[in-house]
Amino acid sequence: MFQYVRVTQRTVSTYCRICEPLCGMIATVEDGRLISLRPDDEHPLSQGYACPKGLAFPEVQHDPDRVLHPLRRVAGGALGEFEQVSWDEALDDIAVRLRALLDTHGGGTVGQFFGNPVGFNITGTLWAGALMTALGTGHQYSVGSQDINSRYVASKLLYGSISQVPFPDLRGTDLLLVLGANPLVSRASGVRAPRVKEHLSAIVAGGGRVVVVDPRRSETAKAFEHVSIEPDGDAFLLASLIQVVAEEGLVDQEAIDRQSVGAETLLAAVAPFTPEATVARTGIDPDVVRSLARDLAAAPRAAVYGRTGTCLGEHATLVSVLIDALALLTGNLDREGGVLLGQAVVPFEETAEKAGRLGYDTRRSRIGGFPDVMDTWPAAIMADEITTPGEGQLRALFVLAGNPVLSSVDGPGLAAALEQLDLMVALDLYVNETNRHADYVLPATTWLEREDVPFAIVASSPWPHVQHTPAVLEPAGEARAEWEVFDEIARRAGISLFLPSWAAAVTRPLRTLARRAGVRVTPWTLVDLLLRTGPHGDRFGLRRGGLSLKRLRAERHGVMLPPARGGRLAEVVRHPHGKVDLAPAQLAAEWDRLRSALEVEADPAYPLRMIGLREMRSQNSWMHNSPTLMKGRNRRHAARIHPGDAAAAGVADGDTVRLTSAAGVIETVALLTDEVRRGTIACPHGWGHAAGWTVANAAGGANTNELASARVEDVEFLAGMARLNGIPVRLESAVGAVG
Ligand SMILES: Nc1nc2c(c(=O)[nH]1)N[C@H]1C(S)=C(S)[C@@H](COP(=O)(O)OP(=O)(O)OC[C@H]3O[C@@H](n4cnc5c(=O)[nH]c(N)nc54)[C@H](O)[C@@H]3O)O[C@H]1N2
Ligand SMILES: Nc1nc2c(c(=O)[nH]1)N[C@H]1C(S)=C(S)[C@@H](COP(=O)(O)OP(=O)(O)OC[C@H]3O[C@@H](n4cnc5c(=O)[nH]c(N)nc54)[C@H](O)[C@@H]3O)O[C@H]1N2
Ligand code: SF4
Ligand SMILES: [Mo]
Repeated sequence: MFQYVRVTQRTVSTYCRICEPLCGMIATVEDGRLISLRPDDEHPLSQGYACPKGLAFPEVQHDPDRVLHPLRRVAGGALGEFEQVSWDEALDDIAVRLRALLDTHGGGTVGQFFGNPVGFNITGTLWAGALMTALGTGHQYSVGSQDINSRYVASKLLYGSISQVPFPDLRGTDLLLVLGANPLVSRASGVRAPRVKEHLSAIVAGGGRVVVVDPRRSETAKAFEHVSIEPDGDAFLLASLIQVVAEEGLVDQEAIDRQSVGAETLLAAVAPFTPEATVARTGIDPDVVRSLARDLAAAPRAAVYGRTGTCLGEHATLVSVLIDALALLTGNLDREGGVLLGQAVVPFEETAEKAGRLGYDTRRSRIGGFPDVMDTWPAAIMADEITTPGEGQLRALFVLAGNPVLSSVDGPGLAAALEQLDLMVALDLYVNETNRHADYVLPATTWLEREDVPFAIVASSPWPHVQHTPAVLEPAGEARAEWEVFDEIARRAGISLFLPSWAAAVTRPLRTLARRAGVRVTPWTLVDLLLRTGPHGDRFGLRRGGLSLKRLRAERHGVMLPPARGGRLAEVVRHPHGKVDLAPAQLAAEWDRLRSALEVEADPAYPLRMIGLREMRSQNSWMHNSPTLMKGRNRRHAARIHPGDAAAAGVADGDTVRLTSAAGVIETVALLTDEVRRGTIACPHGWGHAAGWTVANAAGGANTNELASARVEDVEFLAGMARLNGIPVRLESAVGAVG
């Protein structure tokens, strides 16, 4: 018997929110179910590009391991044992326990950790922040201290503007110096350019050069020019480049006078760092350093760009400062073809900063005395903040889209600490290695189930583009948008969201109106307001063609904004003197540390250095459950080891090896390759799964960050950066080893 069923099929134009390019996607939905996801040919930036992760996302969407109902940890049960409960049960219990904590210990004992996907989720970001602000807590931690906070702090010191992420002008430059980034695989971070490979190739086709500084001959280094460097050698290299430019009189004095203060102090600081003095730390022939410095100074237009490879080392903030300083001293800052300064479209970070929130060093942490970076303290100290008794001890933690047990330092230490919390609540798509320690794992919506507009990332692009997307799908199971969950928890716990917040000033008129009209204020109220009053906004009708949520909702493939341009420095700099500060006081101690590091000998117990790498078919710790991405015989976790180092340790290709650092031990598989320089081992992070995933658990591998230290003295001070690159390690064969 045939039955005729009316099938309703529709296509929705949306954008991918797995990583920063935000590639345009077309979703085909049939009877409410996602049938396919394909690249959007008409998207002005990605123009039909999408990477394997984006294309595999339907496997996350439909993953049988996905959390689709609120889960409560079984009392007295084994680790990772959860039972399904109703939303009401979960929210009521969380609210009651939260209220009790607030009444006995105060809001300052509640905290949150937010992970990388939060950066693509404006409503979740705003409401999680609103809850923490309402609690008045200092205990906010984020993935930023494993990623980009050093860049932010550098911008605070240089420009007085913490949310600024300067970016290279990929439209054309004569020399692009890339340090510690592999955009051909990562698709570029800190600069939005979905078709980055074509842009880099176009630089070369136009007669320019792309020089990649990396301890590994990465995919990008292979495609362009490679300068091999010792892990964590970047501060020394940059100091030497500046030293040469200064010594040879190649600085752009006009630019220095016009744009900066403190150049003399900076040039005095770099004076001891001649290429000969730094060669032991950079491993780069002084002649190569000299000619690179001369080429940078001579190039009509040059840009300097660094990303995670330069943010996760011992001198992270100083490195980011020197990247911009080198651009400025050679006359390449804030000009087309050089390094450009961004302009936010939904300027909530800037607005908050102007209102005195999201600043720097407004309070210090109990453990280690670290300054806050945009209200967050280093994730590396989270475990100690939980386990150290006393006033302000961290007792309850919300984890929003994060997996710090795999992504941050000393995962085992953090996992043990999480067990001591009075309350832990996670909002995620999966039971991961972190939230399996939670009391509740609440089902979050995927990006396909969420209305969105991008925020911070939009600013850092030569081609600013902003796109609204509706929710493509109804939430699967009982999944709920994060902001609604925070809203509910606050309501049930009797917490008033917004009152003491920076947003209060911005939204006051609206809230008054809303109250009178009986309308609920949602994150979208705030987004619309920021858009409309922002630099491209419609100013409520005063500027024709300006942006509003209504206008964005009507544009299927988003809106192209005027191309990025130079000459924005005066708008960006917030120092009273109005110029870039090349010698902020906070750096004096960093220069001392760098000078003494020139003399430091490697510890013979840990003669090699481990760095990270990213693979095309992984996304940090959370896409190893996709069967398509994990396909292939060689798709496993492996340590890239130079054949010379392998031979010295008696290791053959494919052997199981043991890597030991002062902080921990891991075992993984050896992959012999001369891609890595001698003395360097490169190993991807985010593996070693043991949680609610079927495919990922079976894939084996190790959590490389077990080798990374959580000791306060090993955390970079100014931005609280975890030291995840350049970790001193020892290599041994584990073939035939017992245990
Ligand atoms: N050694 C080493 N360590 C590193 C790095 C490195 O280069 N080397 N890189 C660091 C960097 S740059 C980063 S960004 C971090 C990542 O660090 P984290 O953000 O802590 O970890 P992720 O692996 O990205 O995990 C994200 C979690 O969010 C969940 N998730 C995905 N989408 C959503 C959503 O829409 N809503 C909710 N609620 N949850 C969602 C996923 O299931 C996953 O559990 O790792 C850092 N760690
Ligand atoms: N496929 C894929 N794409 C991703 C991600 C992913 O996990 N997978 N993650 C996304 C995220 S969260 C981010 S933040 C971006 C990151 O974007 P990128 O920063 O471009 O990330 P990586 O590909 O890890 O590139 C870092 C490079 O730094 C090198 N490196 C390591 N240590 C040092 C050092 O001490 N000095 C120098 N000079 N180089 C060093 C590594 O060898 C590596 O080639 O990628 C995003 N895109
Ligand atoms: S590069 Fe891939 S994962 Fe990143 S936004 Fe584009 S399609 Fe998505
Ligand atoms: Mo990241």
